[in-house]
Amino acid sequence: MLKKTSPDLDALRLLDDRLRWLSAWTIHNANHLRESRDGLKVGGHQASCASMTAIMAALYFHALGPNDKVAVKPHAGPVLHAIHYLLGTQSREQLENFRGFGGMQSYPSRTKDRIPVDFSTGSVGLGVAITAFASLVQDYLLAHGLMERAEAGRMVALMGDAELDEGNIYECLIEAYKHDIRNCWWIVDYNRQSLDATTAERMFRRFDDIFAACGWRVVTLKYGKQMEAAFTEPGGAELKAWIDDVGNADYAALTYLGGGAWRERLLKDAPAVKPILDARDDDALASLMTNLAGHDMASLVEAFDAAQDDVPTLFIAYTVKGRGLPFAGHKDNHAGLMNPGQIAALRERMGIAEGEEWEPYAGLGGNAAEAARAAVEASRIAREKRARPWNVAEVPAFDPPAGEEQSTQAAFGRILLDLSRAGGPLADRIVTTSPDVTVSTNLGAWVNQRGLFRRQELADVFAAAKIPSAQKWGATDAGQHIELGIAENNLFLMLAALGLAGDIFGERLFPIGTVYDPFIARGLDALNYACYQDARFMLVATPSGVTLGPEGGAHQSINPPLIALGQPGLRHYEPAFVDELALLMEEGFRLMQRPDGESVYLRLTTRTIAQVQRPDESWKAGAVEGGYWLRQPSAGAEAALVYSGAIAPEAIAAWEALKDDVPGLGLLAVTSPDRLHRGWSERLRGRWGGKGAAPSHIEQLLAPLSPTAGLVTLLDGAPASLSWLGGVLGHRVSPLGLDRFGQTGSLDDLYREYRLDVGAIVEAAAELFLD
Ligand SMILES: Cc1ncc(C[n+]2csc(CCOP(=O)(O)OP(=O)(O)O)c2C)c(N)n1
Ligand SMILES: [Mg+2]
Repeated sequence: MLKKTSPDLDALRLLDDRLRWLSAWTIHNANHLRESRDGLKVGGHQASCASMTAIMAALYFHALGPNDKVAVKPHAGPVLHAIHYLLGTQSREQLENFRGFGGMQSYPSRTKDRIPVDFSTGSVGLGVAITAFASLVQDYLLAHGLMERAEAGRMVALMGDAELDEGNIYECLIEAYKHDIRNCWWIVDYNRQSLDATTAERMFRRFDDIFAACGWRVVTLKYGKQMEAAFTEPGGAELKAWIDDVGNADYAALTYLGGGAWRERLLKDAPAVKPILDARDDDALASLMTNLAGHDMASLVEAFDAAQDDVPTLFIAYTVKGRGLPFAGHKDNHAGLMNPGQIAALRERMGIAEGEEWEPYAGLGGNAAEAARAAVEASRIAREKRARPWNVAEVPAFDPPAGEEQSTQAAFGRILLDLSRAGGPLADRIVTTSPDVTVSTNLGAWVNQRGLFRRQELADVFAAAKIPSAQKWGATDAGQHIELGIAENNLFLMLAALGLAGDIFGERLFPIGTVYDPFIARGLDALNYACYQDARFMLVATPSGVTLGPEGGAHQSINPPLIALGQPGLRHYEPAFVDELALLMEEGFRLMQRPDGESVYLRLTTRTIAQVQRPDESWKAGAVEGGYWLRQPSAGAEAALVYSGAIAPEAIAAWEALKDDVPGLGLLAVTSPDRLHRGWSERLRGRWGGKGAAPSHIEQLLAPLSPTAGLVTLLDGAPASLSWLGGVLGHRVSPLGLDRFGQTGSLDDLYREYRLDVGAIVEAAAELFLD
């Protein structure tokens, strides 16, 4: 443990003021001073920043250790940048270009901001929850000997009170409790306001109980030192009772109205507090009534210092939204901006001369400036950390499992099992995770080999009782599978945290998450969030489509290929054969560790199909690129069948049925619709950018066809995933796929009903080609 230094509270208070000023000025500059070329409002959140500057000053310049990581409330982004400006790690130019092209981002961004951002935030709630999963990842690394205890830190989330309404917070709390997480702090900026208005106090009283029930210590920071002193004066008990009782809207409105309004209201509601009122003028009364602990440096420092163990802790810090600004407490202040007159008044109040607005310590006397600077320099977060170069794992060649008839889902399990048995650095760095579908997605054999992960050993009761079971279910701290409850949103947050282990902890892991394909939708924003911050993982979604058969429409997925087509940072592969799967998993593990790489989504199926015989290996390069001709078309061919995934047997059978009638008919295997599309877009972009890029893979694939050729496209999913192929070279398209909800039935029934069978393909071809 690092030795605690006793803080200079006055210096921290000055820094609170600095941060409030610099964040407000940064936003003001972008909105009122920087030239606007399009007349759009730039925006920014001065009130949300002012609400947190004391908390962030106490945290960054006192409480944080060098290994601690923080997710900052999105709308307090400018405060984080101001902190780095004071630390000397952010430039004035970047502050001046807030929300401008290439400038500091509206919300802290790991990938786009130039300051170190530990976790991106923006979609409220997710930035909070990821810190709990990051602390679990840290425990995993510690347990596996990949990190020294001295290198461990605390995972901290700074959150708005309205973020407590996001359901993902509670899903995460439940999972965090099960895994007994530690070294996690969540600090709520309890300003009683959201975006639209003030928040409901009825719920406020329950949050403590919820967190306490999940094993968290709850520290409520409500009354500042001034308030506490006033409570000991005559009338103090009544004042405290009134403060505890007042509704959020009333409190916020009175804050906005100021001293006179406080006096009138208190006299009416609680006449016994009169001595306290009499002893103060309006300004002093307003100052007393808004002296909440979330703005009181002594209270904040005390609370942080008192929580130095590893118990997960929720700090509820009462604050005023827009503290110190003219719209403090106004329910509409969320996006409120000070006008030029108001910011000038604030500048004068802070003693900052015109023209010195960007000076870090402007307006402070020499001694005060020195003290503030010293506090910044002494902060533990300012100290150099040891850079930890990431590990790279060699990816061995994966042998496809043997067998004439196989499903991609079963083969996935088999490939992992083989990898586990072979061992090696890649196998040792893989962490699997699943929201209660471990067994049904074929991860079972891997888990039997590598074990469940729990910090505290968990006995396999069934095994101990000698009850036969195919699945071992004991957990140790050496296990490599993190079992989650059924909350798909948590799966993606877990994958995000695991997939950032290299960036955050300097140790790369290879996370693999399994989920049923339709339930990707359950965690979509978290998936997007994971990709947005460039976490790297392998998502294995299975089973998929109506090919799931008797399970019916509630489980048959339709749109995930379209989701993947539109999701940056995620490459969709949909192999039909297990040799493709082995190759694409191999490629996936390489892609996950390439600096310019991305995450991988494998859409698999339980359908067992006859495997193809390969004359050679020439298909492989194309499969990685997104597609290859399973049957090469002849030059000038008038037609091709194009398929993806589980529906391969129907495509092959239709090709056999048509090949004599349609000379030179091609059969195109698409292993990645989104890779093909992105390659095509990149090519166009290159051409417009004057780069004259080489034809993309899909252009090359389609080049042999006649310009008047037709394509029948098919996959077990939304047909738009492939129908765009007609746009590449102007071919006509007949798209087959799912655009209605599925139902129960045998594959024959379902493929016939949803027009995925050989007959439908032949008919579609006839319509196109014989027209
Ligand atoms: C998922 C999501 N929904 C909506 C928004 C839009 N939004 C931004 S801030 C906000 C309210 C924030 O209130 P709070 O968390 O209390 O923050 P503060 O009062 O400190 O600004 C909303 C609804 C968002 N950023 N993310
Ligand atoms: Mg709020």
